[in-house]
Amino acid sequence: MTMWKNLNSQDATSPTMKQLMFFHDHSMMILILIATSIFYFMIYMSFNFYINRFLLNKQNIEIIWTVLPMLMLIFIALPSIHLLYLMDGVSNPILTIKSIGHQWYWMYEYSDFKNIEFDSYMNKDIKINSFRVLDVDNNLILPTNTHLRMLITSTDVIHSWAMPALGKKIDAIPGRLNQINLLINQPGILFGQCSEICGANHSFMPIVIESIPMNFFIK
Ligand SMILES: [Cu+2]
Repeated sequence: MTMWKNLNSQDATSPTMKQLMFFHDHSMMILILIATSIFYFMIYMSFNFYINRFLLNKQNIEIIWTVLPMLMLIFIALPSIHLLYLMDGVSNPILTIKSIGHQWYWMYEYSDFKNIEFDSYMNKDIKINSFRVLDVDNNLILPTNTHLRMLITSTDVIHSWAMPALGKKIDAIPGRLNQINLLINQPGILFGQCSEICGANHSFMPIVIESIPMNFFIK
């Protein structure tokens, strides 16, 4: 059933995205709890019309409905901040890749490894096994199960480098160098898009990562 699959996020391909999905499910459970209890009280009170006639200056109930939402917010905020902190760290990467946003394509550099740089343009012709407005001519090839660092910047306007399967989205700002850590769990092809309205062809600068095992990558 592809319809139900499309309602959820893409499959997680990094530990970060896996944790983000756990956190999403956790907050959805709290949300369902709140929604059902509020719905229950609404129905209950609409059938008992004068239930709150004497509900004036009741300190206890006021304390409860102040403290309870506070606790719920803490249960959401703590794991959220924890995750944010974990996502920010860069742990001794083996490789640094530079990603530069242009109007309207991405440019990549493997500056400390082989001194390779290349442009990554969208494929305009639709072939039988290609994805429309998602395929590019030169994929970004990265090794799996390795800590990577990506430095992101732009030459013209603000772009945003986003890869949903990895749980990453970071702005490419001219004159600034943003840093992000990547860890890809498995070999495969991952699709992303520029996520900052950057001009006329904003929709046509996709990102494709081709992740391959480390021993293939070195060759
Ligand atoms: Cu852009």
